[in-house]
Amino acid sequence: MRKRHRTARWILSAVAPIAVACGARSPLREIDASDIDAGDVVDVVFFRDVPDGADACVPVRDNCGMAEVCSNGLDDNCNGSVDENCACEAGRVQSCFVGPPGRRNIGACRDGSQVCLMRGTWGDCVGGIGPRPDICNGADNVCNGCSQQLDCPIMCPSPGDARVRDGRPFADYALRGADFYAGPARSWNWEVRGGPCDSLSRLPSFALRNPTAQDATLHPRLSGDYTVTLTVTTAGGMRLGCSWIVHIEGPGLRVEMCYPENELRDLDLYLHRPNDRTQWYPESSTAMSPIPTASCGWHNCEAMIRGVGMDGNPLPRADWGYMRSALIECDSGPQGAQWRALGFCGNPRLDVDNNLNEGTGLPENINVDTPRDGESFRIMVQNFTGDIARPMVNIYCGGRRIATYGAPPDEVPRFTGRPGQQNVGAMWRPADVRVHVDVSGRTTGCDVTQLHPVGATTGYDVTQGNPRY
Ligand SMILES: [Ca+2]
Ligand SMILES: [Ca+2]
Ligand SMILES: [Ca+2]
Ligand SMILES: [Ca+2]
Repeated sequence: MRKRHRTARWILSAVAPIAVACGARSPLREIDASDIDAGDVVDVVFFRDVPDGADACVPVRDNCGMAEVCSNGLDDNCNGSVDENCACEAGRVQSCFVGPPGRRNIGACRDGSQVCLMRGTWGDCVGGIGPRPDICNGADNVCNGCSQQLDCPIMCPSPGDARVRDGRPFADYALRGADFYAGPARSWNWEVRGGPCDSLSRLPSFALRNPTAQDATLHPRLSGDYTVTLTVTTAGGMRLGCSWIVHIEGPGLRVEMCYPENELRDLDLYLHRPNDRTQWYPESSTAMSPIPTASCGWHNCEAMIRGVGMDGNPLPRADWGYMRSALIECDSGPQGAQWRALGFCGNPRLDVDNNLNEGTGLPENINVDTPRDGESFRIMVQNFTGDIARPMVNIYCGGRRIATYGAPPDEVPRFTGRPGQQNVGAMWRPADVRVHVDVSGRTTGCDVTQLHPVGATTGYDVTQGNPRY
């Protein structure tokens, strides 16, 4: 159970926008006699205009206004900040766009996300793609509807492009250089920037294989948006590049927990059985024994059941009345081989306890693939090691991040207590999540309620040695 210390040091660097020189706009095609409809002069004039296209296209309106409008994820007054000075509920996450409102979702532009800070106003909008100076790369970088050019040396994708389909957690995602650049190349380089846990942890949550080959493979472990940057040096020495966002989406409710001390401390994530307020641990319990039964966690929710009951037998697997999930939901995860041996994926399940070898440095992640409409789940983080740590919890609902708690600058304070062998120690209850599920079984949204200390309306609900719900 002791941690293996890894020496590899991967530090994620911010992805710098790549400026790429390129040729001028496509030249007007030579007109030969066969193009000219001699009987119709208007036709000829029209034809001459088509290859250029610039003056045939009407750019979208920016729609910049005088005042910021709240709660729309837009920079209405075009001052570079989204929903600034607007009140919000701490921890909530919203989609946001840094650019003129009229250019949202036009061309290469795509939303990022912003978290509501504990002080009750929105943090920076990060992770999206805003308008940039135009370069010849097959994409409308200006996001005005008119700057796309199609005869460029590299053909970058825009949102919705079939070359940048959505992916699933743990499923290998192929990055194929030839999809974007067809000519001979001197070198290839792929970079990926992940979600909030990757900003916090020293080790990335995802794996990127063959990052300097024409074809690389992304192995995402979490839901969310991954920014992929391809840089190719052509045979002639020209540097070309593209950046785009790959959306990774798992079904149902997903809760992930990570912390910067991930390789040195053991924190454990729990999800409480829905619609049930049994306390997390029996009275006079430690975090080891008697084992909690009202929750999904390391003890009863992984492929291998490690929790042992008072009678010395392994605990039953967490069973909340859902169908087991198909193997595709977990078979390329950290415990894929063990799930394959079982022939199913647990539902609910914990992908891996980061205290195990296959989990060192990874976030912990509890998945409920098929919750029922109206069910309410409480989340809890227990500090098993007891030494101070700064956990962050992200909540994904139907593949979209809807809440984040504990992110800098709003770290959970004083999250320290007695070790788990002695006591239930430090426990943090971030939030309750109520899910909305449609008739087809798809999770369409969630209501999140942050939990505060008893009697308080702000702050984190952290206790020491108190097993209460
Ligand atoms: Ca603004
Ligand atoms: Ca706004
Ligand atoms: Ca362009
Ligand atoms: Ca753990």
